[in-house]
Amino acid sequence: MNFQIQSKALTLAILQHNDPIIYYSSISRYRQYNVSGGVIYNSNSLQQPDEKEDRLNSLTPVFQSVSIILPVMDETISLTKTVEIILQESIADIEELIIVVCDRTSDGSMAAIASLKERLGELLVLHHQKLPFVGGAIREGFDLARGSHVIMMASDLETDPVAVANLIGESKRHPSAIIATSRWLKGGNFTGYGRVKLIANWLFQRFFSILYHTRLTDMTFAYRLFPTRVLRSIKWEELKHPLFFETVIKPIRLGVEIIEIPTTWKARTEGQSHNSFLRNLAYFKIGFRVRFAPLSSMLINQSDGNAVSFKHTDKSK
Ligand SMILES: Nc1nc2c(ncn2[C@@H]2O[C@H](COP(=O)(O)OP(=O)(O)O)[C@@H](O)[C@H]2O)c(=O)[nH]1
Ligand SMILES: [Mg+2]
Repeated sequence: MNFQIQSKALTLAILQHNDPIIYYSSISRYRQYNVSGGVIYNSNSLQQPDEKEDRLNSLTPVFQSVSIILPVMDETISLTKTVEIILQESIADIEELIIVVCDRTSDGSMAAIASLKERLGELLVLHHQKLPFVGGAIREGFDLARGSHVIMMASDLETDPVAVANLIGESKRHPSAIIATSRWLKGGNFTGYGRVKLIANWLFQRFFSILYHTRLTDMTFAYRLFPTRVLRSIKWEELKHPLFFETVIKPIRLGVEIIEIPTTWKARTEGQSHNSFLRNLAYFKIGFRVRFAPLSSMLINQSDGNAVSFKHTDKSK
């Protein structure tokens, strides 16, 4: 195709989909663009809303299966419980559980993983990360995933595994959307988060929701479901916890539909957090940078070796 990219929606959609008619939505509205012979025109008024929604879903037309990424540092019982609850509720929809470990993962965790591997066989994929930190672990999980969709979560029970079934249910209804969980939505909550942290979290969410013109209420919680195509189209930068914020702000800017469902957060009882309160300042840096960055800088080029090599492993195509 030979044309100039004129909107954020097109940039992403072109990389996701080669058909001449492409669509995108924001949280509040749908738009349609028709790309034909180098001419781009908005044909919004030509379609009925339900037809538009059908076409929109054609970006990732159906939910087929989900790859769940579980980074592990020091969890044993929490990891086993997480896996058991997920499989109990949703085994038919799971492509694989990708457990990502590093050199610092505890011996206890490695033993728990070995025992899960014995029980689950090929359903469990164990990966030793090469990139550093939690962001590196998650990003390598994105590259490995074979499902049409991916869930990013933790193995310390702070991301309530019961909500996996809700994420999948919502994704079946909206396969091209990102489904995010929110602790701030009605029906969600925090237990044991600490008053100062809670106020700081609320202020942060409000500030960035205004800056990004979004109604999302929880942009920092690392518990979301993504269409695999979306993850493979975007260039990820962060290696530490700010990746959890980056994975929502880049899709917002690129016009990907994001739907929030409520969830509960409860402080872990095993192991410890590997984030520090002060390190949260790094979230501001990526928050401001991405807000004003050119859209083309956020996308993997089609000619990029990575984008091409993903094609044959991505079942959603
Ligand atoms: N593989 C891997 N897992 C990690 C790393 N850092 C944290 N995790 C895991 O990622 C999940 C989320 O990390 P955590 O430190 O609890 O983040 P917080 O809840 O935001 O404080 C937990 O299950 C951790 O065990 C890392 O460097 N590598
Ligand atoms: Mg945690």
